[in-house]
Amino acid sequence: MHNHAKRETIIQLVQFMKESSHTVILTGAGMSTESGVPDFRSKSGWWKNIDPRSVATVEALEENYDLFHEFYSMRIHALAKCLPHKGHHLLANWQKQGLIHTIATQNVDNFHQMAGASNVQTLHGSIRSFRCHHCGAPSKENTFLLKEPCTNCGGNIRPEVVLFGEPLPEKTWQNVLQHIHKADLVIVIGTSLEVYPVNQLPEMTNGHTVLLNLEEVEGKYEFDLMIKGKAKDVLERVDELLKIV
Ligand code: CNA
Repeated sequence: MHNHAKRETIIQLVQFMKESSHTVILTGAGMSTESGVPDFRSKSGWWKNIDPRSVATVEALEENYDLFHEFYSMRIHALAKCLPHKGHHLLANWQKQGLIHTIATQNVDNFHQMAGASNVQTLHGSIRSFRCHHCGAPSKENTFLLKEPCTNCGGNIRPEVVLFGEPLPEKTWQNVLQHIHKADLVIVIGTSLEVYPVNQLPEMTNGHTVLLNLEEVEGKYEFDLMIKGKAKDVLERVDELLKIV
């Protein structure tokens, strides 16, 4: 793979898209870095030098709520300054045009929905809604940010994200599986494919598989096409080619 994605590989993706009658998009944190949201793998040094994967856990929530709360408050504040980019808008437009059918994401930022995509399958939940970890009662962002307890039971409030150590929402997972089984084409964008079970999905399709990622993803996964590049840049080039190929 080369640094600047080759035109031929993008043309191949466009051909796959035109031939496919059911295309599934699967995105990860790399889809949102061009919006200014850091992924979990960037080497630029995360918050307080703490590996986010050690804070986005059930253990942290239950045993170190102060740290958990500080981490998610920081992420919520950081996200408030960011917006979906052109790539999110292009995916939403292609969905409206019937070029792609389902968007499944590991991202909790709601950018696909904000860009106008419908029926987005949020496999890891959303950082924009909240509930009590103890009784499950719905709560509000402000209640969380002010570190107020649940008005129903006094429990700790948390964002409705899937933490490491928690199962994925069953209905969403089943939904995505159905789409993956039906797909002629699965386009995976901006994920290191290190998080289970989402990393199993690309191998479960009989359709073509394409990986669009900034860096190569460690060995174990085979894709029909690998495009090394930035999500927004490459999607913009795809959009240009869709009009002429
Ligand atoms: P990850 O493990 O951080 O991997 C991200 C991948 O994207 C890496 O392989 C990067 O090389 C690649 N990448 C970075 N920038 C770009 C770009 N501009 N274009 C294309 N590829 C790029 O993140 P994953 O999503 O694989 O998985 C782990 C966790 C991180 C998921 O559960 C997410 O919920 C969680 N997360 C979400 C967000 C968000 O919602 N925006 C942000 C950070 C982490």
